[in-house]
Amino acid sequence: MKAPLIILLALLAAPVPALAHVVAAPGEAKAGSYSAIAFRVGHACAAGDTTLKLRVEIPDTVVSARPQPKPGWTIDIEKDGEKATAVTWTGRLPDDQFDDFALLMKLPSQPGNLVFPVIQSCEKGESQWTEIPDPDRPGEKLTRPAPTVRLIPAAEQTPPMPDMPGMKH
Ligand SMILES: [Cu+2]
Repeated sequence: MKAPLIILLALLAAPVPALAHVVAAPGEAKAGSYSAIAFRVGHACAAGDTTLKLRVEIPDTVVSARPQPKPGWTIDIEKDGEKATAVTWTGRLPDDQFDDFALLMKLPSQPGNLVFPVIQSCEKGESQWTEIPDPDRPGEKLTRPAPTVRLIPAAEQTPPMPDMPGMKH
């Protein structure tokens, strides 16, 4: 049974999406769009711990950001003038559950990677999701990667609608 083994090895070598961790969902959005992006907390700081706080830092290039309220969680918005620079949710999330913490953002119009450093504070410990992938070392495995949203050029995601007869006004 050599063939299945080769396939298995190929699968292992492929980039594995981080299902646990703290990740941005979706991890891709249109540059310049208004998009709701959730920060998905897959587990606590350690097995059996409980998440009490999540602080998401908003990159300077984000034009605006507002958090979605969550029942059972209080929200603190840090601002520079009118602009939100970081959002902290405070509540309770046991290790055996996951949750989403969402921001509605006006994203920068420049395509590229948007990195959101996140601090997860738990009852017993803390996890700093602040590691930034090195573009020169693709596929490098990071212990605590910062959630990242790939901004794609507006045209790449939605192909222009072909002109349909009778649709011109
Ligand atoms: Cu994880």
